[in-house]
Amino acid sequence: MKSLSWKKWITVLAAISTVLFLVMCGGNQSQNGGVAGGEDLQSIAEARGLTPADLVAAAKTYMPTGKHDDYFMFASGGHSGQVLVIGMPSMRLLKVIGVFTPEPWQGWGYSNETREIMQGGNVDGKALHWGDTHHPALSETDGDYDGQFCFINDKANARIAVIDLRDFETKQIVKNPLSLSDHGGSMVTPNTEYIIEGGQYAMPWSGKYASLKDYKEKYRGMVTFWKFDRKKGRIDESKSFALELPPYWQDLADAGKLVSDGWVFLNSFNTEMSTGGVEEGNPPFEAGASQRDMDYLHVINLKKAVKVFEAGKVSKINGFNVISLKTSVAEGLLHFVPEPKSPHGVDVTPDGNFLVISGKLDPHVTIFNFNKIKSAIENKTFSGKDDYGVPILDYDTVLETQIEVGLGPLHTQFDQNGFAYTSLFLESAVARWTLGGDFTKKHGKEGWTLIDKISVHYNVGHIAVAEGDNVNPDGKYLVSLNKWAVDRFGNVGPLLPQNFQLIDISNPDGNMQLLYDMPIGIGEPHYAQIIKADKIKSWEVYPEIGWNPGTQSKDPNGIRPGEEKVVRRGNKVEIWMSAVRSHYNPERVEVRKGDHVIWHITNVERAKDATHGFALPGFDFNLSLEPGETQTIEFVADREGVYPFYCTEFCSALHLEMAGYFLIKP
Ligand code: CUK
Ligand code: CUA
Repeated sequence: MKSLSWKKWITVLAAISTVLFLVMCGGNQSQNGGVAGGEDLQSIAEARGLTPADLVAAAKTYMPTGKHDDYFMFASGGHSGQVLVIGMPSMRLLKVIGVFTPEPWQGWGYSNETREIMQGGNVDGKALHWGDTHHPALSETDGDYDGQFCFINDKANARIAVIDLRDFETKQIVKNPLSLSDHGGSMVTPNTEYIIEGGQYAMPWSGKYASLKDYKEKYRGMVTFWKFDRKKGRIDESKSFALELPPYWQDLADAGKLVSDGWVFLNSFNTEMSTGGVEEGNPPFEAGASQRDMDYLHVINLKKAVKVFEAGKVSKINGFNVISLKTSVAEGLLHFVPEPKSPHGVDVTPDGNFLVISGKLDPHVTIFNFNKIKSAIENKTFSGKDDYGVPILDYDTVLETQIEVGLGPLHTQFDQNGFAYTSLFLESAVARWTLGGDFTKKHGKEGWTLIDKISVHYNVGHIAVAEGDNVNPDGKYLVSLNKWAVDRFGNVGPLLPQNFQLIDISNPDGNMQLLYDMPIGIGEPHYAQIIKADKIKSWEVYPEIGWNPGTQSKDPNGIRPGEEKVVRRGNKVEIWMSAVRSHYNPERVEVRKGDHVIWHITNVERAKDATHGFALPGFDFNLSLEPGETQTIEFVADREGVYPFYCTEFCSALHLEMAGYFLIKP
C-alpha cells in the first residue's frame, strides 16, 4: 500500500470514506449526518497517519455501540488458570471465566459451592491456586460445535475443567490420578462422549518415587478418556479410563471425525527417553530429546478400547481404570506411525481423512492418510516394534505427502474453502496451503500446495480459525496467538503482553489481511476455539430465585423475600439473607467470638444484569450474586470487632447504602 501514489491514495480514501459514510448513515449512529464534529475521514486518516488498508481493517473490526460480535472466541488464559471469552471481530474481552484460580469478581473460589468445585482439583489433598490452561475444547454434536460446554486442561497439574455455557461458569474440576502433567487435552470426540487428556512428562507409574535410573521400566506416559455425561453436565469418573503408554512425552492429540470417528491421534517426542541431567554432563533435554529423526504418532482405536474397558480388561491404578500397555498391544488398540523429529501439533482435516503433523524442527507438514493407516493396521504392514512391543506402521505406506511450509510449523487449522493454515513459530508467519483430497476438490482446488504466507508479530504458537477444527469450518477469520509482542505495544516493563492478531482470510483468491492486534496481559494463552455467537444460548438470569450454579438446581438454602432469618444452635449461627436493590436483609448480624457462621445469601432480583456483590472485610470473602443466585460462605468468627459488609457491584444509585454491620462481640 505504501507504493500507492498520493493521488491514488486520495482516490482510494475518498472511495472508502464514501462507503463508510453511507454505512454510517444507514445505521442508527447517523443523527449528525455521519462523522462527528464536522471532521471528515480523510483528515482524520491523514492526521493519524492511517493507510487505506488501516481504514479497511478498522471498518472490518469496529463494532458500533450496541451491536454484537458474530463470534465468541474461547481462549485459554495460560498461567492465569482461567478461560478468556473474546468477541470477534471486535476482539473485545467479554469475560474471564474463573477456572483453576480464584477470581474475586465472580466470587469464584470464595463460597462453599465454588470452593468445593475447586477442591475437585486438589493434589493429594493440597489445594492449588493456579493452573496453566492450554487447550479449550467446545462440546460437539456430530463433529460440530453445539455451544453447550467448554472444557479446558491445566497442563501444570493434569486437571480438566468443565464449563457450562448456560451461565459461563465452571462446574467441575477433575484431577488426573495418573499424572502431574498433561498436554494432549482437552479435545473431545465428535459427540462429546469422551474428553481426551494425554499426559506430557512421563511419571512413575506407581504414582510414588522412582529413580530416573529406572526410567524405562518404572516411568510411563498415559492418555485418559474422561466419559462425559451430557445430561448431568459432568464427567463420570467411574466410566472413564486411561491407556498406559510408553514413557515418551506425549504431546498434542486430536480426535478422529467422520471416516476416522472412533480413533484418536496423539503425538509424542522424547522417544529417546532422555532423562536430562545437564548438571552431570548429560545432554540437556533439548538435545537429548531431539536426537532421533523420528518420533511416534500414537494411533489409538478408541472404539475398541471402550469395548476392552467394558469387558473389564483393566487394572486399577490409584483407584482409576487403566488398560495396560500389554493389553493394548494384545488387543490391537495402539499402533505407532513414525513422524518427523519432535512434532508438535496433530490436526485432523474436516473430512476426517488426513492427519496433519507439524514437526517443529522440520520445515514440512507431514500428512498421513487415515484410510492407509487403517489398512496398514488390518494388513499388519509393520516396519518393526518399539521397545515396549507396540507395532510401528510402515511410514511410506501410510504417508500421503509432505509440504514445505516454512520454519517451525506448530499447528494447523482449516477453512471452508479447502485451505489449511499452519502457524510457523520460527518464521513468525502463518502459511496457507491447499489440502488435497475430496474436501478441497469440492471447493475447486487440487493438490497439496503452499499458496501464501502472512507475517505475524511475533513467534506464533496456536492459530484459531472460526470453527476451524470441526467438520464444518466457517473460515472468514483467523486469530494468530503470538507468544512475543516485542514492539507492538507501549512499554509496560520487561514482562510484555502476548499478542492476538486477527487476520481476515475470507478471500480465497486474494491475500490474507491483518486486521487487529489485541494485547493479552494475563498469561500465555495457548489455544482458542471460535464459535458462531448464535450457537450460544446462555441464560439471562438464573431460572429460579434461590438457584445454586454449582449444582445447576434450586438450592435448599435459597430464599424468597420474606423468608430471611438468623438461627442460632449452640455456637452455630446460620443466616439466610436476601439481597435486592438496594439493601440486604438482615442488615445487622451479631454473633459471639468463636461462633461458627454459615451465611446463605440469595439475590432475589429477576432483572437482567442486577447483580449484587457481598464483601466481608477481614475474612477474605467476596461473592457475586447474579439475579436469582444463592451462595453460602462459612467461617469461624475468630476475632471480635465490627465488620462493615457491603455490595461490591454498583447496582443502583443507592448502591453505597447497600451495606450492613457484622458484629462479633467478645
Ligand atoms: S501448545 Cu502452546 S503453542 Cu501447549 Cu497447544 Cu502449541
Ligand atoms: Cu447491590 Cu450494589
